[in-house]
Amino acid sequence: MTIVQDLLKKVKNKPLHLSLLDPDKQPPDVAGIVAKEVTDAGSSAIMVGGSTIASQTQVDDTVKAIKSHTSLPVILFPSGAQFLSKYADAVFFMSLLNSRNLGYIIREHVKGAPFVRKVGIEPISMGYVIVEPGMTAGKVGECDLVKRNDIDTAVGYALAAQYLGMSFFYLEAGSGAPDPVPNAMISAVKKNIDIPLVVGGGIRNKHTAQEKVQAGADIIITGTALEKERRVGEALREIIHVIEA
Ligand code: 1GP
Repeated sequence: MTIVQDLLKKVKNKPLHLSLLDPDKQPPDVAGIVAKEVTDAGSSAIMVGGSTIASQTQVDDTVKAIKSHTSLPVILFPSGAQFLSKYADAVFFMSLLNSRNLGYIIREHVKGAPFVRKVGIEPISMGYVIVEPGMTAGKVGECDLVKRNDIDTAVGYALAAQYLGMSFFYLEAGSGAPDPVPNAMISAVKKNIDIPLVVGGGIRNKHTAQEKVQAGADIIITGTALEKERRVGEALREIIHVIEA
């Protein structure tokens, strides 16, 4: 079974949690230790990526350290073709649909696709849209941010992603966002699409995670919670418990 088949099967039964580790936020050995903690806490996969990565080596070293501490799938979440790693299992082959920069929509994909084929990492198609406040990802991604009350536009992007054949649709408020994607937007998008809805950005505790799942999120991504918490495992276990409950 491929990683996408496995994720799609699991998400039919219950909402899932994915952990995001940014290679720029900690050295590889620390990423390895965190990977073990998130595995024990019950996360379903580990994503590796960020908007401020310096080199492919930085990604390679982080992925290798993570792989040596977990058997969970490691899925790249790249901001460009130069940040792919042959050591990962898969890559979210995602188009930043509300970017003004064609690079993030398709051109980086054209550059990276031959590498993905050559090294045999699994591409997982995902439509990616950033909602206000957007934070660094919104700025670096040169996005026309979806306004927090513009539900129709969010639904339009989600349907477009589904009609383009993407496997997942990701609505994100930006890493460290003071306010995550609004519940009303999540509910409306969820009602309109059949592909799994991924939500992330600013989800730091179990109460917010529960709210987002109740609104309709199929997959919750957390990143900052992993960087800020001293007791990562304990904090995540609580979050994952309410997501899967
Ligand atoms: C990943 O932005 C999310 O796309 C992660 O957000 O760091 O706020 O959890 P946090």
